[in-house]
Amino acid sequence: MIKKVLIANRGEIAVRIIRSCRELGIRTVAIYSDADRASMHVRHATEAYHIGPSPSHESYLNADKIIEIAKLSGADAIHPGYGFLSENANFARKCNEAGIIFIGPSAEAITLMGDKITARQTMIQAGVPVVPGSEHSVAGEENVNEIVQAIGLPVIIKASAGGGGKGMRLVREASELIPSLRLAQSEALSAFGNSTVYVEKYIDSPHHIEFQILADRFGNTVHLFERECSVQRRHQKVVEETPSPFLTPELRQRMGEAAVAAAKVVAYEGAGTVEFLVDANHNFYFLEMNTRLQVEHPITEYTTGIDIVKEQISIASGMPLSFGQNNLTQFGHSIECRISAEDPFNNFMPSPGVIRHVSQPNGLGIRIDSYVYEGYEVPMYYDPMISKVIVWGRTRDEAIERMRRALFEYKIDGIKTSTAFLERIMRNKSFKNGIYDTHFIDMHGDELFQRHTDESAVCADMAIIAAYMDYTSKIEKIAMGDYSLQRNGDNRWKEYGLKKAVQRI
Ligand code: MV4
Repeated sequence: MIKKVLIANRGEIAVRIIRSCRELGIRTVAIYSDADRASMHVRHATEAYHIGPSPSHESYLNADKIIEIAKLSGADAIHPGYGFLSENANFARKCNEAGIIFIGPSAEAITLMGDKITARQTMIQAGVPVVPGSEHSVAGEENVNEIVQAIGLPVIIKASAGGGGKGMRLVREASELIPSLRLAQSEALSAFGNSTVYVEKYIDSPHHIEFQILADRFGNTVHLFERECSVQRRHQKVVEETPSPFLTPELRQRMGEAAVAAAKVVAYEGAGTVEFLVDANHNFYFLEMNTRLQVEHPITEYTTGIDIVKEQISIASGMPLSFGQNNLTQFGHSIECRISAEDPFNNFMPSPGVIRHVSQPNGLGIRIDSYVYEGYEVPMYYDPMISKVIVWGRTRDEAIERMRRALFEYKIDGIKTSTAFLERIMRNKSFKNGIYDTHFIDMHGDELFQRHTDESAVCADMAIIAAYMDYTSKIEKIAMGDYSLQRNGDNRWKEYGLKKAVQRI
C-alpha cells in the first residue's frame, strides 16, 4: 500500500494530484524552488521541502535531490505529474532502484515510446496503422530519395528523439529535400543530442485525436475514449474537448481498439495517451504515445466519472483495474480551456507578475484546476499556464455556452491572460459547428486576434467606473476606450459607443 506520495512537480497539477491523495487518505510531500515558497501546492501538501533555486534544472529536474527528499520524508512513491521528469526513463529507473514506486509506466516503456522510430516499428508489428513513411532512420541522401519516390511529396522529416512537434520539417518540393534533411538532422542534434531522423508522408489538415489508456500489471487494458485536441498554436494545445465532433461511433470504436492494442504490445502499465492523426477521409494513424498524465485529463474524468490520478495510484500499488471496457461509457460533453499568463493580442508575450485580483467562475458543470490566488506572483521561470477551466454539459452546445459563461465570469487582474482570446474561440462559427482541424487558429486569426474590446472586459470596467463615479459624485461622465458612461436625467448610468461618446463629450 502507498501511504505517502512525493509530488515531483509544481503548479496546478501538483495541487490536482494532492487532492486525489487526500481523498485516498495518502499523505503528500511537496517540493518547492525559491520562486515557489508561497505556491499553492506547498499549502495543500501535508509537508513540504525546499529543493533549490528557481531554475528547473536546479529544482524540479534535480532527480537525485528529489529521490533523496523522498527517502528522507519516508515517501513510498513519487508522482511526476506532467513535464519535468515525467517521461524521463532514468528517473523512473532511479526511483525503483531506491525502493520508491514511480507512479507511471516502466522505464522500458518510456524508453521505447520516447524513440519515435522504435515506437513506429512496434506499432507496425501490432497492426496499428502508422503514417506511410520510413521504417528505419534515414541513412543518407540516397535513402531519403528512395523513401520519397515510394510515398511521394509532400513529406515531413521528424527527429526520432523529438515529439510534440519539435524538430519537424515539412518538404513540399523535391529541391528542398536534401537541404531540409541536413537542417532537420542538425536541429535534432542540437535539440536532443541525437541527429536520427525519419520521414513520413505529410497529412494535410489532420485532426489530432488522442485516446486515454489505463492498464494494470495483470494485462487488463482499457481506453477512456478520446480527446479532440486540434485547437493548437505552435504545438501547444489551447482547447480540448470530448467527444470529438469529428468521430463517428464506428471510428471511435476502431481507434479505441487500436489504442488498446498499442498499449498492450509494450505491456504498458498505468495511465497513458495514444495520439493519432486523423485525415479528412477518416483514415487514422498512430503518431506517438505519451507515457504520462496529461494536462487535458479532466475532460475525460468529467465524461467517464473516473478519477485518473486515483487509478494511477491504485495501479502503482499493484491493484487490478476495478472495471472493464464494458463498464465504461461517455456521458455528456466536456471542454477544457487553458488559461495562460500571456498576452494573446501581443503574440502571446509572457506576462508574469502579481495577481492583484482573481474571481473564479463557479456553478453547475464547472471545474477550475488552478493554483493562483490574490497576491500571488506568477513566476517567470516555468510554464505560463496558470489555470484550466473545464466544463461539462449534457450536449456540446450546452458545454460551449457554459464555457463562454465561465470565461465571462473569470476575472484576473494584474497580469495579462488568454481568457478573452478563448472567449473568441467559443464564439467562432466553425468551432461552434464542430468543423475545425489543426489549422483552426491560423485559419481564423483575423477574427480571433482582432483588437476590439470584449463584452466581458467592458462590463467589468464599466461597473468599476460607475462605482468610482458614484463615490466621487462630482464626475458626471467619463470616456474609456471605445466607450463612455454618462448619467441619465433620472440619475441612472447609460453607456455609449465610441461615436455617441465623441458627440457628447
Ligand atoms: C504530422 C503532421 C502531418 N503529417 N505528421 C505536430 C505535433 C507532432 N506530435 C506531430 N505533428 C504533426 N505531425 C504527418 N505525417 C502534422 C503535424 C502537425 C500537428 C499535429 C497535431 C496538432 C497540431 C499540429 C500542427 C501542425 C502540424
